[in-house]
Amino acid sequence: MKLALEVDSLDEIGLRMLEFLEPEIPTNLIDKLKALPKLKRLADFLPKYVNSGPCKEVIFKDNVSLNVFPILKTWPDDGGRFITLPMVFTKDPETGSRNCGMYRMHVYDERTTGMHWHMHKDGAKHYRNAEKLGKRLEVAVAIGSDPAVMYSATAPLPEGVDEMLFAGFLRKSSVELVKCETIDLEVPANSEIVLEGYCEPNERRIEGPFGDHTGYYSLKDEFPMFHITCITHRKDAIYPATIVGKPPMEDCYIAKTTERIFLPLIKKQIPEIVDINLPVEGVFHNIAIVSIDKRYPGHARRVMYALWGMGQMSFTKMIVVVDRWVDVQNPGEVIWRIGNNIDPKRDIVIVEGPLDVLEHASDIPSYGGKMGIDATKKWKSEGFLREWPDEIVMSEDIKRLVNKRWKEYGF
Ligand SMILES: Cc1cc2nc3c(=O)[nH]c(=O)nc-3n(C[C@H](O)[C@H](O)[C@H](O)COP(=O)(O)O)c2cc1C
Ligand SMILES: [Mn+2]
Repeated sequence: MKLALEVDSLDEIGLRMLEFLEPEIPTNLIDKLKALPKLKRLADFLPKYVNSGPCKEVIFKDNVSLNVFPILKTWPDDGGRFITLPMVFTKDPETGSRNCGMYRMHVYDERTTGMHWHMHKDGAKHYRNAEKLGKRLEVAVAIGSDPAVMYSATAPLPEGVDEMLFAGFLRKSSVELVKCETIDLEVPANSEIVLEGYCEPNERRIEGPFGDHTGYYSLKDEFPMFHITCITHRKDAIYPATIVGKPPMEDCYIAKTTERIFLPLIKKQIPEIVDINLPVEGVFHNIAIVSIDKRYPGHARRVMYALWGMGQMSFTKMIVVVDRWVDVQNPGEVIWRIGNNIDPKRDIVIVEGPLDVLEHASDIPSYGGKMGIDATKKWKSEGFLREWPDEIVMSEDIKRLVNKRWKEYGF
């Protein structure tokens, strides 16, 4: 992911993003002038509209067929072949704002696929709005572009934030967009393959099962259908795909990138957060481990509730909160702290709310329980009246002394 996004460390990106969100407010003329280049740079990242591009080298308007692409069936019980790295472009029929999300596509035949946007995602919202108006929703699917653009389709951006602006920011230059042939949408001009088409209102078909990134098959369910009316592609188009399954698989590295890039943004809203680990085995919506700089009674709970109210973090089934000195990236240390520090009667928070669509253990789809574990040190002001023991740490004096005398000890 570092190679793909051309950075030495993924944390760099989040910090760079903060720079743009926190433009120092210029107080005098000189500062105002200094701030100008930064504002100009943001404008530099807006998508650019171009008249043509490599994705238009070959154009099929009649007799379109997906069969020319090597679309994979991955796991034995998959319901068929799936397009696994699509960038799905739509516009909100009410506001006209653009969205690009990665939602897998179950191939039904040469010209139709499923459209697996979960109900909580922006594409699904556009489709709901189109249904309300009784209108078709135009959809363009770009497959293969540069890595920053493809990653952006997976990024949990707030609704209404253009993924193509974000991609421009990531790659430090505007994404070039080109108009589709048959619909009123734009796609990255450098795409390998573009599928143009529409989703009809009130039309559903069984989608799945699909061996998913949870390590289980996601169950069959009804989703809208995508009808393809035109296909364009590069002359020697390369069809990209990803394999998901029991973690760790390829998507884990994409998701870990998101953990790092968005941490500074989360901290901006919840400044007491020190670090977050979404362990890959927790498949991202199951487990979050969070360290906080605890400042007042009940603080750990406040952080849980805040995360349960924040974008795609809100689907997290279990949140473990530890003190700032705990290394959340070290699972051994986290288990040691949880074991020692909690009274299950007191420190487990159970709430209910929306869950990820891939959640399979809740009684009702996409709705159920969530658990918070407050594994921080308990305070008198929280009603803990006993003495809290110190943890064992060797003194620096003794360490220095022993280090000096290894030879004498015979080592
Ligand atoms: C390989 C891969 C496949 C994904 N498949 C789906 C999917 O089928 N449905 C879905 O709702 N989200 C899927 N996601 C997650 C979305 O891409 C992600 O939540 C994104 O933020 C959605 O964009 P949106 O907020 O604009 O809707 C997938 C992510 C990856 C990396
Ligand atoms: Mn979006």
